[in-house]
Amino acid sequence: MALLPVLSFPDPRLRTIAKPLEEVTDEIRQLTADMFETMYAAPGIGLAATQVDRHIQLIVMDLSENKDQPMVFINPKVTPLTEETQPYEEGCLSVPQIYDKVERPSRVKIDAMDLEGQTFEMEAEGLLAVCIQHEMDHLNGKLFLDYLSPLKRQRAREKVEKEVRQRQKENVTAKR
Ligand code: K1U
Ligand code: ZN
Repeated sequence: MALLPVLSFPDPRLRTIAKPLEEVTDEIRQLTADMFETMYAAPGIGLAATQVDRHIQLIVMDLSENKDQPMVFINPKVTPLTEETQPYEEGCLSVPQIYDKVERPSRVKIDAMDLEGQTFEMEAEGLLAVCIQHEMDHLNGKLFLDYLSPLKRQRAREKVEKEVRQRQKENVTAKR
């Protein structure tokens, strides 16, 4: 398994639209394992292939406290089941250190395929509904910052760029 580099805002590759997966190969199973390792190490509760510069419709998530309930969504479709929205303070591994409130439909239906190539459908609410919509946005080249004001987005850009510079500096020092 391997830790994968996660793209950071404002990297233009985060704006790429992901393509559907034609088939689940060993290479995709390996990528999925690497994405879980990367997500757990971050730590995070979700990760879209876009964030690791793979532009295919693949999402991993684990919302459990013990990190023992991994979920894989291939070629997912998400349909709102209500016009009611809920606010949630979202974070993003591609936008480190920034959290802000986003309103999204509170109940959704998910249609997707698993690693065995089996299609499944489920209804989601609460954090599962928030997270799958956030990850679907990644596959469509969208970030949670896009829901915020231009001023908040500009502040986020400055903060993330500072954070990324700091992490690079720490990496260089650690390697000496
Ligand atoms: O897609 C991502 O960038 C991952 C993101 C998912 C997400 C979180 C919150 C709301 C919507 C989507 C994260 O995992 S950010 C980190 C995070 O929320 C977290 C980290 C450790 C424990 C619990 C939560
Ligand atoms: Zn994100």
